Amino acid sequence: MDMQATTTRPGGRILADALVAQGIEHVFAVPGESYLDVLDGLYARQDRINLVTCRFEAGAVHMAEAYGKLTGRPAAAMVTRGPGACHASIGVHVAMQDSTPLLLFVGQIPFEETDRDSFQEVDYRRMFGPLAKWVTQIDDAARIPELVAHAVDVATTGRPGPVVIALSEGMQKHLVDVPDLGPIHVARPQPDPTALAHMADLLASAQRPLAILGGTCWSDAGRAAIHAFLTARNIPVAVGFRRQAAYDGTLPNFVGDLGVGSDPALVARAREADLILAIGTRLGEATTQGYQLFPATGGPAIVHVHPDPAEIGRVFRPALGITADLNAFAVQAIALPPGPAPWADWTASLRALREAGRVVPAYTGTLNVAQCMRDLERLAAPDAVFTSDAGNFATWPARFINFGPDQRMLGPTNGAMGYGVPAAVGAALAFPGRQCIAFVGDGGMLMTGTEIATAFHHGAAPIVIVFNNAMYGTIRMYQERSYPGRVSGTGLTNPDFAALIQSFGGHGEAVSDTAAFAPAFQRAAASGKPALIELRMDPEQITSRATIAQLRACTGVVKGAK
Ligand SMILES: Cc1ncc(C[n+]2csc(CCOP(=O)(O)OP(=O)(O)O)c2C)c(N)n1
Ligand SMILES: [Mg+2]
Repeated sequence: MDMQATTTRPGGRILADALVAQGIEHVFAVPGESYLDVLDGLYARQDRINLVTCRFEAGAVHMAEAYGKLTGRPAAAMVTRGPGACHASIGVHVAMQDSTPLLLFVGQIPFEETDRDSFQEVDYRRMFGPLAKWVTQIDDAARIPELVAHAVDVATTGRPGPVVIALSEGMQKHLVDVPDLGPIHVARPQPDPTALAHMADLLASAQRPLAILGGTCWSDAGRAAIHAFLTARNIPVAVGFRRQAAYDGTLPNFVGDLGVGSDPALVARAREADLILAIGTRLGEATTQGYQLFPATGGPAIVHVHPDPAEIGRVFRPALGITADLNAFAVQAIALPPGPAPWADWTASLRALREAGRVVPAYTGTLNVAQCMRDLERLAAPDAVFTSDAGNFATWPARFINFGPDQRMLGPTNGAMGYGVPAAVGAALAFPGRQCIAFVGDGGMLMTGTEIATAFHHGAAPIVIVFNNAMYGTIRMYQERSYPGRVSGTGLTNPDFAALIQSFGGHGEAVSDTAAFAPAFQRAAASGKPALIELRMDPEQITSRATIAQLRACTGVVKGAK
């Protein structure tokens, strides 16, 4: 904690000091004249705050969100009023649906000009009301420490989420005398011991349990504890949508992911479970296959563990709901006395399904993307951070890579295209030395791939893998299922992606045949520069499970990724 002497400071400086006092280390920003005084405050506190200059506000917020997802602690994004806020809004939606702690500061017009439709004026409470967990505006410099502290508390407790803080222009200059406020220690909600005993009883009478793991803000200790609990009882573990590395995929009880584009065989077997342990995950639309995974009533007994009671029973009515901090739950769960686990065959059969699905099939064309993913699994750093954009391509790594115990995967459950590259840049900037690998389609790459410039500017070196199928493949897939052969608005013409990153000074390669991928990845990783590998896919192989011809012949069978 950094307690300043109570001397008079301008609002912009108080804000920078408030961030330091709250332990915020990274600010991802696109500057604007609406918050010059805050930029000046950050100049004064560059000893403690890393100010990252981004190229696009959506990129800035995705970077901050990726940091929050990775660490459980919020980073700040900072954008200008009006247009800047509009660009930033997609990242607030990601953080909301993903339950990620995040602070978004927005420069605001002078308070005196409110409601004149003045230059770039927006009412942020109304604009971000349904998108953010909380929206506030600071009009009085004396309240900066209080409101920033509350913003951090709101962002990080219960179901974590994004907080938007508008900063009136005038107050940023006002000189006031107010002390900084440091973080407070709030004891986390512990699981009710009676509920834990009830969970143990339900497990004792189960024959085919299945854990669905998700959630955010897992600590190292909590992550270790949940692994210990689930492995000790040999409970099969599926991860929720875009939570691929939430569980160590190399363990014999990891059985795959439940989401859009997941293995239909796993979905079918999940319906045979007689007990679902939904731990941290929301039982959201993607994870529950459009809310159809289980019947609304009369399905398996569900134990739903979530930090927010409002999430429990939202659609599926559980046999037991446990409101608790996830890490506290995990630590308490390992202390439960061991019970019978007569489901060894069930767990083994689900794992066998996972491994069978990872056997590399023969595909059309010269580039077998499945084999590239298996090569990447072998070659990526053991503690690599993978990030994913949204699109069909995301199903290739999800299906073929078992992420290791120290690897992480960050993806947007709201299906936000444009997330992958900025998230990898943000992760690489926050964790220098850690290998960060972005998966992105050719569509998503040209939405926010330009954030690679931020990596060059600040000295980070992520590796971007572009899955180029010359189309908005996901939408084409849905089109072929509903309107076979009537391709409408989904074809793309792309640049030479390798040349694109070379023009920044990075390492770029295009790969058109399978054997070329592994050495290309090794060269990219060894280059020490931001790197890009373009996978020149056969567009006919539209998903890992179907060709376009198969879709046309058999509409309605294949589900791809959002
Ligand atoms: C910001 C945003 N815009 C549009 C969409 C709708 N959408 C979902 S996937 C997709 C196509 C993605 O294309 P690409 O990045 O090339 O990946 P592919 O599906 O071809 O693998 C689109 C347009 C979205 N999810 N997010
Ligand atoms: Mg594409």
